[in-house]
Amino acid sequence: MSIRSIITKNFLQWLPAACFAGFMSYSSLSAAEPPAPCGAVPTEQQVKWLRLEWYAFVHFGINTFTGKEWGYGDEDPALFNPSDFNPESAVKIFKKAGMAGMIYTAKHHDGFCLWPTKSTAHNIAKSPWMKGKGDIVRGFADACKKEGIKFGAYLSPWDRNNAEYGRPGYLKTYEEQIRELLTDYGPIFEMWFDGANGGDGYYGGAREKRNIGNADKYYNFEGLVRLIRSIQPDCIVWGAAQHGDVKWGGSEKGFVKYPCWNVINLDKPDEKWISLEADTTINKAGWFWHAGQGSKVKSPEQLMQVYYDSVGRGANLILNLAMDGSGKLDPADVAALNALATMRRKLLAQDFAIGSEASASEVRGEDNAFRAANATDGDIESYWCPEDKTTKDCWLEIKLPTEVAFDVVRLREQIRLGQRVRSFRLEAFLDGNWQIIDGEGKTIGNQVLRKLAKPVTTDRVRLVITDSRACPCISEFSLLRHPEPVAVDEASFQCDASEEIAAPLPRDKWTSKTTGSARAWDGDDSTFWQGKGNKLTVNLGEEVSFSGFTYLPKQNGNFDGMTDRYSFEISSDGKKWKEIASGEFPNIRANPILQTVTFDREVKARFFRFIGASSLEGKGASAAEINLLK
Ligand code: FUL
Repeated sequence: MSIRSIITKNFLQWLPAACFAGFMSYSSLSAAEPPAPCGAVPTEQQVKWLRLEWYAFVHFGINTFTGKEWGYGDEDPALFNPSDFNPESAVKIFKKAGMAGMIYTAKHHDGFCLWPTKSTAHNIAKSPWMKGKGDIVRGFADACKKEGIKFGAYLSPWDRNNAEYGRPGYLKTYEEQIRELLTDYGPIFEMWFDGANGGDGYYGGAREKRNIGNADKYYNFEGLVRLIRSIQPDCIVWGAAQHGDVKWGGSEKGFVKYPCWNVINLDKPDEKWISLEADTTINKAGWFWHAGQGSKVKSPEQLMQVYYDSVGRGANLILNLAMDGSGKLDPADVAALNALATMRRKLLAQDFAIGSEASASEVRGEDNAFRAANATDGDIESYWCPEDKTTKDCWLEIKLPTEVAFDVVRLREQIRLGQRVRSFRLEAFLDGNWQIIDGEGKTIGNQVLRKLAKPVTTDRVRLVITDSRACPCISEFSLLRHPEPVAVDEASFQCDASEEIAAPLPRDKWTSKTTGSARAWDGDDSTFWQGKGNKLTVNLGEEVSFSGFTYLPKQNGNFDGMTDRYSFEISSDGKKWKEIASGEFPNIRANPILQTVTFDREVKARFFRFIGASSLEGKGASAAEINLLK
């Protein structure tokens, strides 16, 4: 059997039956063979997963009741007591927004399990909520089932509560937790293994730092993935040191880099298909709910940009909406989600190219199975494809019945045959000439949304493939219109005055002998102070009363010197100091947002000292902005 026929045979085996039938009926005209797959190809599960596009993340647990982003692991389970947990209303909101599902933080780094697990005593059965008979995982799983959207689970490998964490003993517990979630709650579409690992924690009372060295080795991710596949073969595994199906998009701002390849080890013999997922929060307050977060919600336009920079680059988007202490979503977040959903729906509502005439520089074997019009038939499986040898300078043209104005072009590759296209450009026939309307196209993959600088009005558009790893296989060429901004329905929510965060104080009298420190109060987030040491001492110019402070980490993308453990001291003479707060700024590396520290009382001082008790990469402490709060 030739290599080609082996590939073709394998290809036909994994192609779904419906798609296969489609090929056969077209192929019968002159029966050119489909191209061989190029590089790594996705599994059927990965293909289906990519078509989900976006879904919700829900952070809700013990941190909701402490205001923290990372619990230490010593929190009293009695703290968890939502007054009105309502999973159905949340799930209905996600469904109405067009989200494909949701992923719930069944256990965060604090180790508190939100289902009555047998694996550890640190779980919801110890909480007064529903007299210890509650199960948040069940609540969400059942609501998703009822509403017909998918349910997934986040299970933090790092467990700051468990006495055995960092030792072999913990691994059995963790395995047990995975087993329970996958066995007792119906289909789990995605298991999320967070990458944050090791460090300070309670660890059964030891209160120490535990490092696990190589996470892949310690957790035996390969074995865990095998376990997951044995219980739920269709479950997509996120993270797990790339033994799974999907990896982190690389930031918590909801974008992936472009060009975006859904493979690792590109062009190497061990190339492997791993898709990307971009994660972010709907507001700038953090992953868990925080008082006053309503004022920090992202605008619909900002969220739409997140959509372009994630889904529109070939990844999936997981968008976080935290639940508050009552057990409901924040109305400000919901209003923003609804506005985003409306914009997304409008964007996708009309594809001007559907059903239009299409032609191409060449069609594989002149076979209708690979004709140009496959890219405008609205069928995601059929595709246009030239001969094997054609890997550059080939084109696909759409001829519209009348001129239309569009400013977004969506392209898709038939990813079952691998991700192929390396670069392309878009042209429109304007004033009697072909003119480039986008000369920067790189990868396509599952889909790319190219937003043009301004709307183009024409009846002829061309996609020119300038470089492809193998002959391109284009399954969709769509012309869309970016929607007008949608206003957030502010009438649907009001910020509770008691939730308002304290106001920042004026900083015009501040002086300091610490070199460069004034950049930490120049009102410009893009500049920053970074010391050789770890202290920033400020003379306030007069005695000031305040009750907290904010710390904005460097915003330039370099995390060296971002402070992750702080101490805050005050003085009346600049000589004798008193510590009034200390603690951690959790998750600052991945999510460098504004950190707010509120003291338990108001203090008076003429001097303050911000001390980076620990800063990332062991560098001197730094700050983009520091403010005092009243
Ligand atoms: C991070 C965690 O450390 C955050 O707390 C959050 O859960 C986010 C989704 O992942 O790595």
